[in-house]
Amino acid sequence: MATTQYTPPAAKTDDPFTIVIPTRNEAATIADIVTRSLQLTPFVLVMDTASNDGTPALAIQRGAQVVNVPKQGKGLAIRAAANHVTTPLVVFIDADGSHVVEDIPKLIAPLHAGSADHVQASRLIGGSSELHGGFDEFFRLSGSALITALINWRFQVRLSESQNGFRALRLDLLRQLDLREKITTIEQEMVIKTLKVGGRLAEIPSHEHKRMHGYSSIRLSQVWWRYVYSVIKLLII
Ligand SMILES: Nc1nc2c(ncn2[C@@H]2O[C@H](COP(=O)(O)OP(=O)(O)OP(=O)(O)O)[C@@H](O)[C@H]2O)c(=O)[nH]1
Ligand SMILES: [Mg+2]
Repeated sequence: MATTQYTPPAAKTDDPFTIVIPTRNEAATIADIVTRSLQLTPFVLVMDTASNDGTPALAIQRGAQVVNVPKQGKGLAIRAAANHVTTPLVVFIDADGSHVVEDIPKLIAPLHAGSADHVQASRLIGGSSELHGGFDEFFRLSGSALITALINWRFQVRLSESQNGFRALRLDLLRQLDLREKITTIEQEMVIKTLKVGGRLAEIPSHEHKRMHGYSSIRLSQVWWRYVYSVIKLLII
């Protein structure tokens, strides 16, 4: 990866932002999230991969722009979004109702103030209703704590987490990151590459709610090694 240092342009307090919502079969929640997002910005972009439950139609009906992403994988949808966003700032938020749309102004504030280039919502400081309780949650939480500790050690920072899908960053930074991950490992890739190019990464607390309907796309037993491989590759190379 090219590690040309990132030079942020002068921030403006009214820089517009696009809310990007990756979806795969989120018909139960997408309409509500699009409507709440449109209260904050006219730019709402749904990146949909092969939903067969009417998600794209519901999003269009509520006023979002929808882009179809042909291949499966949340990372691919995030990467494709970088070519469709036209505003200087971009917010990523999940479609399953886990994230609080109304926290977006808090997430964007450091970008508007010019004090950060990438801001992540932290459920470790904001609290989570879905990250504890069972063995799956235990392995997720411990795996994610280990990855965050490795990132903190490597870059001498003190992040509370590195896996949340709720984050905001400057579009020029996003494009400079040259993202390669195809699945949800895209979050740690965004964090690590931001730190590699000297981007300023900030955190705000935001509560994570339980997915409201449907099923998680993550099968930890099948993907854990991809997290390990990705973090080792990204931290060493
Ligand atoms: N475009 C696109 N979006 C996806 C894909 N897989 C998941 N998503 C979306 O990415 C977001 C996060 O997916 P989740 O399945 O909730 O993953 P998660 O939040 O890490 O898992 P849980 O904590 O169990 O909810 C949701 O909005 C999904 O609809 C995909 O292949 N393509
Ligand atoms: Mg989720």
